[in-house]
Parts: sequence; structure tokens; C-alpha cells
Amino acid sequence: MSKTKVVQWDPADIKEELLKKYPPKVARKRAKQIMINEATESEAPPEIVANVRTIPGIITMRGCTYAGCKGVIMGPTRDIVNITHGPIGCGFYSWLTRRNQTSPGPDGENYMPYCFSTDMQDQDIIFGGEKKLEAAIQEAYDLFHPKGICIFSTCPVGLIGDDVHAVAKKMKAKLGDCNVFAFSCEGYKGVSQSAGHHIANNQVFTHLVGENKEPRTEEYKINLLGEYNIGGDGFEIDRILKKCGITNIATFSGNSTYDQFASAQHADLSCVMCHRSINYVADMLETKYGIPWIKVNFIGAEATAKSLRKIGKYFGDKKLIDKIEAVIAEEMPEVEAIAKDVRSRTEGKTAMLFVGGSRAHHYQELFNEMGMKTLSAGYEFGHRDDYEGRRVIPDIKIDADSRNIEEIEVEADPELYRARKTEEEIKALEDAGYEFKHYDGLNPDMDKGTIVIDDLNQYEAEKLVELLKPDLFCAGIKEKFSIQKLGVPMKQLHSYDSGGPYAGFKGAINFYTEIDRLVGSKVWSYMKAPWQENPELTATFVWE
Ligand code: CFM
Repeated sequence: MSKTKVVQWDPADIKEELLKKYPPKVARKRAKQIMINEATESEAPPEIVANVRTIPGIITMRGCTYAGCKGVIMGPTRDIVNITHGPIGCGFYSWLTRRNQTSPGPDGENYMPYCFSTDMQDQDIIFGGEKKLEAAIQEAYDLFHPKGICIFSTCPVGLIGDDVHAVAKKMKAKLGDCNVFAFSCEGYKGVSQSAGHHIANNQVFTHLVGENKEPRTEEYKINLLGEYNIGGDGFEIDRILKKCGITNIATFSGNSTYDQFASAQHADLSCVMCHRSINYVADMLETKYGIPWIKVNFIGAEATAKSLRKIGKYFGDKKLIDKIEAVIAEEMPEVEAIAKDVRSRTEGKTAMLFVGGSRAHHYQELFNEMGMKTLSAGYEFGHRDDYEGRRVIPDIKIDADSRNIEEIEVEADPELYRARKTEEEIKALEDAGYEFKHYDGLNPDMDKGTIVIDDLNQYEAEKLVELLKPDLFCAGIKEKFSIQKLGVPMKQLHSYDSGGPYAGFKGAINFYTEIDRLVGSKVWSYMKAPWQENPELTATFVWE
């Protein structure tokens, strides 16, 4: 494929091209998920349809509810034994496939390298798997004596009706010193992994948060919500927080431990990185314990500085504010020098970003810092608020699929609720432009006339690349090689390929230098797909 951009496409034509091959009914549905960003200062961009079922037959980029619960939220916690209740495939294929890093800690309690599964067989499906699950919990306990054991339901478990919660309750009582609880996170439970996040949030909040009553005496205590330590991002953020004198009580859930979750109620502020996966916990912490939450972003050096200042402003203490400024002043010169050098080569280059439910938003910061333009972006499983901002939440229609997920009732705790700021203090901050519980979503990041696409699929991804020829495409492993075969470099923004961290100041430097190499490499222009060289497939028998 030639990389010269011969045609200047109109976004409406691109949309039409993407839809052209579909049968009319499919095209009508997809049209509502492909949005031309027309936001202006005065008017909001058009609505996008999101968090709805993928049309059968389409090769989606999405994962399942079990993946969102077991893999995304609970996966990065090292000292909880995670048992997959189901056939071996679900456990095996979700075993260490996400690059959430951990440090084993002084106690060395780390079960992440293990794969625990009840390995259900045909007879368990027919006669029920509860006994097998009970035995698996007992076996894990006897071997490791962990603080907690979590049970994750896979599709067949839901279909045959095993009562995983009753088993967990029974075993918790029997074992005495081990917190056992379960998740009804069957893969089919929602339209994507997003449902699994919600289910995980509810159970962790119900069974774990608040367990550790030991008071905490550190200064400037925060929770970092929605940071999963992919490629070591969380390590870099923790380095910066520590340098500023900020205490991170609990990360949900990168490099986390049982005790971090159990102590989260001691924080005075929740900082939300990935809004999609964890906003439920942020809200529940506020309702039950009185901890306010703010949106932060540690992807991008400027964004990191901004987020630190936001934390400083909340606590309003001169000592902290000065320290934060000193840290920014110390870290920024190196970042800026490298950004400037890289920018001389990356300025004006173009990218497309299709990742999960928050990174297509966060990473635009890093690309902006390099002078790169995002032509098209979208989420696999974002909801409308992740595109259009939280202001649309009251207008989001609850459908049967969302109703499938339990909404738990949370009330102010009669003993532990403590408003961290008085109403006047909150108001004074807000009057000065401070935003609590605020998130604008992805659309405002995008230039006018760019294309925002929800639940992009294999066909549309290739078509987009063919039409717009970006200098870089960012998505996941399923997309990687099909895009590279089109002669366009592809960066995985889920796993970071083998790179990272990309968060914080050191992460920004890593990202700039890697992307510079990727988009500047000549190798892609030599790329010829096999069918371009030999249009006709030929084959011989091995015995010939
Ligand atoms: Fe949040 Fe994530 Fe993401 Fe996500 Fe994910 Fe991930 Fe992601 Mo892959 S929690 S929504 S379910 S930031 S695993 S660390 S990279 S799709 S954009």
C-alpha cells in the first residue's frame, strides 16, 4: 500500500465507505456508533450509541464480562487466590495475559504466577460443580493460607446454576481466617468486559473495603482508582506520589494487596484514572465514607503535572503545594528536552487510537505533546459518558443488558462516614474552578471533523487504515498483525507490546522515544503483503 495521502477525504465520505459493504440493517445500526466529531464551543457533539451488543458475525475487538472482572479488576492483586470456576480454557487463557506488574513485597505473598481453576468436566456440567468448587477452595487454603480467595463464574456455571455465593459463604465460615467471596461474572452477563468491572467493583466494595479498621496517620492520603500497573505505570506514579509526600493508601488495583483494598476508607481523596472501570467504587467510597473524588490523568507529562497540582489544591496545604512544584520543576526539564527533539520528527504525523474504555482518551495527551494528530479514535466498550462526559449520565437509557448487572444500595456508614471537607470548603474550591466528580470524556479531545467510532471491528479497522493511511495505529494484539500487514506501524496500547511504563514523567520519555522510532522507521514502506506480491495463492503437497 502506498503511504502517500493522495485523497483528502471528507469525514462523511469515510463514514459512508465504512458502511457500504454492510447489509442495510447492520449499516443502520453501525451508523449510530460512528460519529463525526462536530463539537464547537457552543454546541455539544452529536450523540453516540455505545455499550450495546455487538452485531453477531462482526469480528469485534471486545472481551467478555469474566475478562473484565477476573482479569482487569481482580487480576493485579497479588495476595488473593483467584479461582476460576469453569472449564480449564477460561482460566488458562486469562492466566498472565495482561501485563499488570507487581512487586512481591516483603512477605513474598504473590499468587499471580499461578493459574487456579476447578477444571470442570462434562459430569460437573451435568451433575453440578459446587462440590468441586468447595474442594478447590479447601485445597487452595491448605496450600497457601491466603488472606482472601475469590471465585469467578464462567458461562457454564451461570447456565447450570451453581450457587457460587453460597459455596463462598459456607467456606468463609468454615475456614475462619480467610475472606472468601464470589463474582457472578459469567462471560455472557453483559455486552463486554465493562459489565465485569461493575460486578467486581460491587463485590470488592461489599466484601473487602473497610475491613482494616487500623487508623492511618500519614499526611495527604489518597486512593488511586483505575490504575492497573500495565508495563509498570503504577510503579512510576507511586514514585512520583512518594516524592511529593502524598500517601497512596490503595490502588485499584495495580500492584495492590488485600490490605490496600481493606484500608481504602482511610483515604481523604479518591483520584480516578480509568473512569470506565472503577467510577462505581469512587461513588460508593464517597457515599459510604465521605471521600470526594476527582478525575486525574497520569498519561502525559503535562497531564501528570496538572493532576499533581489538582491533588495539591484539594489538600490546600502550602507545604504540599510547594513540594509538588519542586518535583515538577525537577522532573520536567529532561522530559521537555526529549519532547522537543522528538517533536522535530513527529510533528504533524497522524495516529488512530482504538483501545478499551479510557486509553483512547488518555493517550491523546502524549500524542499532543509530540505534535501528532489523532484522526480517528474510539473505545471497545466505553459508555456514552466516556465519550460525551458525565453530564449525559441522566439521559442514558437503561436497557435489559445493563439491568442484568446488580446495582447495590450504599448508604452513609453511621460510624465511619466523615465528610472530608465542609460544604463551604467544597463550594469555595468549586467557585475557584475546581471540579469534583467531573469527566468530559473523549469527544472534546478530538478535532472537529475527526471520526469517533464505538466498538470498531476488524473490517472497519482495515478500511479506515486503507482510506486514511495514518502514520500509526494503536490498539491491541488482535489488531496488531493485520494492521502491520497493511504497511502501517502498530503500537499496542493495552499491553504496550513489551514496553512501558508510559505514565508519569519517565513514562512520557519512554513513549516519545519509542513512537519516534516507530513512525520514523522506513521498514513499513517496504512492507508488501503476501497477496500483493503473489496475487494468486499457490501450494504444493508436502510429498511432492
Ligand atoms: Fe480502564 Fe484499563 Fe482501559 Fe480497562 Fe482493558 Fe487495560 Fe484497556 Mo486493555 S481498565 S478501560 S478493561 S484503562 S485491559 S488497563 S488496556 S482494554 S483502555
